[in-house]
Amino acid sequence: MSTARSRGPVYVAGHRGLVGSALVRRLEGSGVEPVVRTRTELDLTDPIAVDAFFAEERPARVYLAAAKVGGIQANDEYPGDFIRENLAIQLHVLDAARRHGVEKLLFLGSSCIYPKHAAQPMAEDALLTGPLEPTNQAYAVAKIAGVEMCRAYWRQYGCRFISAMPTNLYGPGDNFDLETSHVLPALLRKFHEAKVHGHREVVLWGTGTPRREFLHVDDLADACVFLMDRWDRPDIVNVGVGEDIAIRELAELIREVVDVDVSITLDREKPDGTPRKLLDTTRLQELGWTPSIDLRDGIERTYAWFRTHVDDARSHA
Ligand code: GFB
Repeated sequence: MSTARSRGPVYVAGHRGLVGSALVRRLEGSGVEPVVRTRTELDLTDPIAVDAFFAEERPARVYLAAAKVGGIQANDEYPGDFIRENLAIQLHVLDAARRHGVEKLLFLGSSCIYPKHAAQPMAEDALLTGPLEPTNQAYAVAKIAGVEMCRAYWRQYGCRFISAMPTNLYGPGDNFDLETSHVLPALLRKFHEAKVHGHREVVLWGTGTPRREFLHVDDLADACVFLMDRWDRPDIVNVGVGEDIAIRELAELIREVVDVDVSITLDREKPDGTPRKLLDTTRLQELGWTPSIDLRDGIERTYAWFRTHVDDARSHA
């Protein structure tokens, strides 16, 4: 697989996050040293700072992986923060990229942009065909605005801004805070703590019946580099593994990986969210890309990472 060779610097926005850090690993692995800035060095919600950065660095290619993200509870509790921060980051980065002549940009969306009851697996043309899942509607609307801005800029200004829609992600560098994380890191932490502290049970939120598809972030990063090289159309592209799993089964798999003898109970006061979220990845497969990390292997690797970073992993639990 070739690497995103460009006529100037490659900028990864959000390089400290789950996706951005995987992109940096992937690019560095093939000899590309991307330009990065921490949040303190560059506040992407500040249009003047963003403009000055683009004027100075003149990136040729941009991976827009900076976003405010979180699990079902964080989305439900802080919808105002999710919509404001994401809209601001997207608006400023996409517009600076247009004004400073960025050659190509990849925007990261999310599978939650599709309607709550979209036919499964969800193809790209399901976008904007029905009501969204209420727990993450604010975040989804921000991401839909980002997708639409890329398409509108392509149509009006000829900007080559493409969009990838990843399914639920996991991997090293994830957020392990039990209040704000996604399900997979939350369950790794819960089973790990049950093992360490000798607890008898682990509590799952909701009914355990919703189904989700999980993609290792290193696979996503590889797909993003692939799309940057090979995809030259304004149409969005789903990135997933093509298989989903019930949350209850995921918990059983994580219990096996952590190797702990505890029972699993349900907290039905917590929301289930969307009943099922499985992407149709035909478009990406036809281009010749498939994921390479299977779920058990990916969970084992993530658990190994968590154990060595347990003290400094993002968590306040
Ligand atoms: O990963 P998650 O927080 O987000 O939850 P979504 C997935 C499912 O796992 C839900 C259940 O049905 C949760 O109720 N679950 C069970 C748990 N136990 C836990 C737990 O301990 N922690 C968490 N977090 N969940 C998010 C969206 O939706 O997906 C975002 O809110 C984004 O906007 C992201 O799109 C990919 O898959 O439901």
